[in-house]
Amino acid sequence: MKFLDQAKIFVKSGDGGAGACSFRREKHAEFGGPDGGDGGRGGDVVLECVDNLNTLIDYRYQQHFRAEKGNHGQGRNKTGGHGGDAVLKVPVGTQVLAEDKETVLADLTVAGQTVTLLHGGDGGFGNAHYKTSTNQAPRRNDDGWPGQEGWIWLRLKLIADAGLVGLPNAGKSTFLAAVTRARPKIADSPFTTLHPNLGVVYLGGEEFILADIPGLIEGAHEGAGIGDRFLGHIERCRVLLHLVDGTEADVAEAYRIVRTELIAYGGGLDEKPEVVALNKCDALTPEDIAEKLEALREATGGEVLPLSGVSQVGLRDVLGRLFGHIRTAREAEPKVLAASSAFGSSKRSSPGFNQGAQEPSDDGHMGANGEWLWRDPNDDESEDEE
Ligand SMILES: Nc1nc2c(ncn2[C@@H]2O[C@H](COP(=O)(O)OP(=O)(O)OP(=O)(O)O)[C@@H](O)[C@H]2O)c(=O)[nH]1
Ligand SMILES: [Mg+2]
Repeated sequence: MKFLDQAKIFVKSGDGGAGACSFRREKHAEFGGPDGGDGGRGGDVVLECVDNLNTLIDYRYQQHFRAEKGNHGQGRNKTGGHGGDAVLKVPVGTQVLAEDKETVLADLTVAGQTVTLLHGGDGGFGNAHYKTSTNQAPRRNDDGWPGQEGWIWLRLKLIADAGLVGLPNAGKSTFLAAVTRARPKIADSPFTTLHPNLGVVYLGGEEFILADIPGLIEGAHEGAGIGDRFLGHIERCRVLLHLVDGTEADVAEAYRIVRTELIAYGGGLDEKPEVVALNKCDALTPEDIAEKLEALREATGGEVLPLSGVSQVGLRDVLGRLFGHIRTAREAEPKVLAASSAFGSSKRSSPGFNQGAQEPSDDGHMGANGEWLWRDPNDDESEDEE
């Protein structure tokens, strides 16, 4: 079973309570005057971001959420009580979209964050409110203001910590498969990957999420190849892993093509920390490796790591480097929870590299619209059956 992690729900804030029309009537108190209190405010519709939820599955079963109405005002100047809020708990990474599915109303990225989506209607005034020097006995009392209502979409957009970029065939999916439980399609042809894949990397008792996206080619920002439409998935990554296929004749040029596309795309992608690795080193001679590493170092102006996804050499160094950047970013914004915590498994007793193999299935991939497709652990068919 696969399901899209999005849900359409109806929300309504509470109507305000009506104001009261009442006069003070007591023995010995002549001309008691108006004492009708105002109505109470209706409840709000509030979204609360929590870190112990993984999915939006709850919103499959309940789709209507209404805040309470405000209470009516009463005599003796008693104001009606506020209606209770409808508080909707959503996982970290939830986006709230209007019914058109495009307008983003709210983006919940931090546990504890709350957003008041709809305000409750105000209570109506009681007649005491209308007392003036010329009108000592007003009989006017107002109805409460109606609450607001509408349909909204909740969409869970997981934030990957690290994103893989490179030309088609650079070995991105192979790398993802080597370091996570994800099993993306791998083939010796460009554009094997047609939608982003995610996997969880377990490293030294900690974990982070790695996203594999389709390859970029020259002109991707103008729509060439699959274009740049998947780059949005890595906009919020903390670090990029740029894989360069070592069997390319001109590795520096391969690197530059992808950099050019990242810069053209914008969105801050070109400013992200980048780890560059020369992949497929198993297919190169030591002289080739040295020469190509040097060419890449010159092109990148920084360190370049040798790697082979197929023979699983150099993975640890690359992951360590990625995790260094992720850790720095996490420390800088400790309140922002990594998407990995959305998997609900923050502690792992068995530290070590790639120890996740015994863990329950937590891989899946994102669909074209950023929705999260889960894979059922009992469903053994490989993906990309489309
Ligand atoms: N020799 C060698 N071949 C590799 C290595 N990594 C990947 N390949 C091969 O390169 C080809 C492309 O690998 P993929 O992992 O599908 O490449 P990709 O970057 O995901 O490609 P797209 O999804 O099309 O962008 C496959 O035939 C892999 O077997 C490696 O480390 N060494
Ligand atoms: Mg691929």
